[in-house]
Amino acid sequence: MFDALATALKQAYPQFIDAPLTLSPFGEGLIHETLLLRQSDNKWILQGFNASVFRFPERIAHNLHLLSKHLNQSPLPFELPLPLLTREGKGLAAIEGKQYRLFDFVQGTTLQQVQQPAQARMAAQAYGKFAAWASPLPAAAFEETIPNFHRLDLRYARLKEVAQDLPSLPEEEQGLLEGYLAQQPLIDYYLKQLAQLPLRVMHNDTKINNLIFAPSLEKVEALVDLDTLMGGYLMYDFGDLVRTVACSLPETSTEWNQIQVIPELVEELLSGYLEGLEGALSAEEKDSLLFGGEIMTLIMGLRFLTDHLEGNVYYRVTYPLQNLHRAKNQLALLQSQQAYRTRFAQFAAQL
Ligand code: GN1
Ligand code: MG
Repeated sequence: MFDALATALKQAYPQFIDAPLTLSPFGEGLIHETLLLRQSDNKWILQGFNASVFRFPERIAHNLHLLSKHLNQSPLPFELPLPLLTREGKGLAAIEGKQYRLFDFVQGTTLQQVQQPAQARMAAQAYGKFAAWASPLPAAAFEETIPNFHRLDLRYARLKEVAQDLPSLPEEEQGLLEGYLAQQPLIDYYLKQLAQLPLRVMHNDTKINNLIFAPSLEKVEALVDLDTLMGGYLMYDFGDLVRTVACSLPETSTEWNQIQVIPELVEELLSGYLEGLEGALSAEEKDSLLFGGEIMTLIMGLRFLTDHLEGNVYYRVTYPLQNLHRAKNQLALLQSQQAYRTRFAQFAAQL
């Protein structure tokens, strides 16, 4: 199987690949299959593209084309690795019924969790800078690569619908479902924001592990995973950072009693994100950042629980209850953030 893949890769990318290859699994992504491809001293990232999640690859190509035009005119202090082109000039190579993409390998370190507050600040500055850099781009010209991806209200409605279609739920699932359904006020807040925030080009998947740091961890070298680059709101990108940086334990942890938000890190993130943005935001946008962490934690939890109830059809799992556990984790993190609302508001007011 591997030999057939290697031969096909050499045919698709003759300008890069010509000698014996090795392949090994790489990273922690939940959607695409990511592999490290080596040929003597050269390295690339080879991705098995998840075409059932990303049903409109031509929209990704369209968005990345707009992005790279902007990048040529206005450079960033870190890389945005784009798919390398096949001999036919395509971003995707079809091999044995699957689609693959090749990327230059960026030497560096990815973190699943920050080790120091300075890293949180650096991550937030990078994503803030990215948002400021993208702000001249017309969001409406970008196509939705996954329709309604961050529509919290629709994700909430979908969970309700899936749960209602099931005859009954075990006690643990039922309790969790009720915990999530009790978040209706946050949905109402979210809908109010949609009516008043400007649509921008956002990254929309700002997990900490989508940044590649220099090996010394003193600088951000690259921002990866650009498939969900499309219209969105600042609160989305800032919120996913809060969710994945300012948490005591990662999204995979099952130590429910120890999952909480780390308020000092939220504050570090907020300061860093505003520094990166350099004032390029409205007063409403600034206010909305305060709820970004809650909104993104809620949406991920809703999606994990829905996927669990649907039988793990979306997210990669390593054991059958993993999506249920992820949903439990995210609800604990969400409730912990809600206990700090006053503190965060007071902190933001003096920035
Ligand atoms: C997925 O592919 P990955 O792991 O970077 C997901 C995000 C979720 C995340 C949860 C296209 O991102 O929305 O935040 O898992 N991406 C898609 O960890 O659904
Ligand atoms: Mg990723």
